[in-house]
Amino acid sequence: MKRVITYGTFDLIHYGHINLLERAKKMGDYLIVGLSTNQFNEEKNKKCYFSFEERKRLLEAIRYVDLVIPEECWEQKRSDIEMYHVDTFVMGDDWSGKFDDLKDICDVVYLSRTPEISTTKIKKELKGKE
Ligand code: C2G
Repeated sequence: MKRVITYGTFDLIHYGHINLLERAKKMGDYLIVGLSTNQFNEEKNKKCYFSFEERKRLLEAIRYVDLVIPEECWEQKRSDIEMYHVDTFVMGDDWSGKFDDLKDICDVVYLSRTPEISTTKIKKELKGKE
């Protein structure tokens, strides 16, 4: 069984996230998502609309996702990859090169982002419509 892992906040989940998750799943048989906790999001200077539990529930309802684990710090990727016997680490190419240090323990793949959509854009446009 080929295992794939990816990480993110996935707040206000949208089709850009789905495009990423769909392609990530196609790279193996089992997709693990490291979901940023509310505390870690503060470290990432990201303010979430949905709580960790709500974002986790949304992700678990997506057919491409097999397991959701908490992402609590930047450094946990290496131990996650070893603990879950991950073959491929996948991120959107806005992270291109940032995780190449993991290449000694798994394949590292950066997939193109869906350019026209983002959670920030959604929030801005909704604000403008108030
Ligand atoms: N993404 C995408 N297209 C978009 C928006 C996001 O492909 N229009 C991808 C991102 O490249 C990322 C994933 O969806 O791979 C999750 O995006 P975010 O929730 O914004 O994740 P981020 O804040 O980048 O956190 O340790 C890694 C971090 O947790 C990544």
